Amino acid sequence: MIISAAPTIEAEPYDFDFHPATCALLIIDMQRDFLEPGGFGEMLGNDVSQLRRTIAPNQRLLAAWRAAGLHVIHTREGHRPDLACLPPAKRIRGRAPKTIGDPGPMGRILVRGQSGHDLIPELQPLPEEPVIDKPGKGAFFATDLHAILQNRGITQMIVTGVTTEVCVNTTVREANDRGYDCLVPEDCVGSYFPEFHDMGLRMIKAQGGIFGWVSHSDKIHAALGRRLEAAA
Ligand code: TIU
Repeated sequence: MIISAAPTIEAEPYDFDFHPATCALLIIDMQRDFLEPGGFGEMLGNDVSQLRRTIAPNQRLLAAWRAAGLHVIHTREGHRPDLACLPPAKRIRGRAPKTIGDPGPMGRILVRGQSGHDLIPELQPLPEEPVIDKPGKGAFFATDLHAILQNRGITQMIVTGVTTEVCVNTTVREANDRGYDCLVPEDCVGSYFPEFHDMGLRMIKAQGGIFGWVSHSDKIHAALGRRLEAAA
């Protein structure tokens, strides 16, 4: 089957020149500790429903991406059980009664191997999809993500997940500085704070797309559909 030239994805500040074969879907930190009631996010006083609205659009996009045979990468924020990769400043930040590494309702908070650290059941990875364990907010810091992308010839990413202004924004900025084009579908990212979500998206697309593009998953599905039609 001959795959056609790049379809575009309608986006802001202008259309995204989509190259599916070298475009990865990067799903950031869709973990139980951030999204499920009783997890770390809720323990910090946050409203997890703001994040849970992103589950269904992410499931739909992931299914379409897999059906098209394209690259998928997942990330998880967390730390080694011995906490050797946890900066003391991150551990004490927030001055909450419980913090990273302490026992929580779903095991030790944000510790690798604990059930709260797992990806949510709705978005489980397939064996061939890399899962990047990251100690920071950005997915490039102290991980092998850049090497994996380079080895696979990936030049662009659709970045989804949580939260819009923290791990998604930090990762998009890191990716942009390394030369990747990133598009963020607004319905597939979420924040505990709607105003930060809005501003987080506006920051990405401002100034002619200073960090990347913003769109909606419907536009990505449309572009994938046009790609199939052209290949038929
Ligand atoms: N994944 C991610 O965004 N980690 C956070 O700690 N986010 C908050 O918004 N707290």
